Amino acid sequence: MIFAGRHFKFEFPGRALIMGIVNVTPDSFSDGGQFFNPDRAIEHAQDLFREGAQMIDVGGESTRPGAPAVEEPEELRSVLPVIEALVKSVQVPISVDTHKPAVACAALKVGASIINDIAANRSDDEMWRVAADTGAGYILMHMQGTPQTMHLAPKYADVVSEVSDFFADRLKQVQRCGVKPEQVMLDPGIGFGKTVKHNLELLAALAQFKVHERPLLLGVSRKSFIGKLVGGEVQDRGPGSLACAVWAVLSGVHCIRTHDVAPTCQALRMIEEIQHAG
Ligand code: 9MG
Repeated sequence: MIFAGRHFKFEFPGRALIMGIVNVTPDSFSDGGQFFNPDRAIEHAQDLFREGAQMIDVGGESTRPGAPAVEEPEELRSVLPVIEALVKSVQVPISVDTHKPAVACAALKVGASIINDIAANRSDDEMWRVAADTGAGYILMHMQGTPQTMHLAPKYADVVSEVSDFFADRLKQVQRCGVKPEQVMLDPGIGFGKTVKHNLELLAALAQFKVHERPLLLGVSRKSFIGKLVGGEVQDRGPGSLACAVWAVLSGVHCIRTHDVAPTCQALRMIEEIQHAG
């Protein structure tokens, strides 16, 4: 299986990938907005690259539950200078975390390679046409609702089968728009319109999503369900995040999206060593 798009190609089976997170937002829940300054964001991304990230995800709109939406011009002003600088200074694909087709388009024009679309529950085709026309990688994430509403009353009869049906349906829709299967990575969207119980059920069932024959990405880094389960403020959720990452890779996940690249790299390399010895 491959995940490939403009400027990049990853083959599986192979090493699990690590996507480092760079939030260029004033109010990110997980890093307190400390990388809102573009120069700091660029330096931080370069650190994540040196620590072993194989992709860098740059976002200009907080996805914290209830976070206010960011207008397009502001999002463009935040992310474009950072992406432009990173394309020249790190040798890994840059992904743009946006649900706005115009922002994705502009980011791809300055050299981004992947669209991280948390709003693949969208009802129009425009983002998929951007992915088809540019050949960009496309991360297709499940979310119930929007970041402004998703925490209010998440409801599923069976979260695992609903997310799986969503993947099947969206894979058909994106291909109808001209996106090739190899461009797509699937993501169950932990924390996006899910209760703690829904998140745990999805984590327990990750291996079931292999049926879609696409690589899987998981983002759990510092998320609130970890704090709710084992206690701890955002800055104390590293060990819980790492446990989920290890569980995910052992369940067949191909890419971990994380703030903490160095510890995640070390944990995943240890799994590989143990697997090779067995
Ligand atoms: C932007 N963002 C925040 N959490 C995320 C997750 O779990 N997956 C993806 N793809 N993006 C996320």
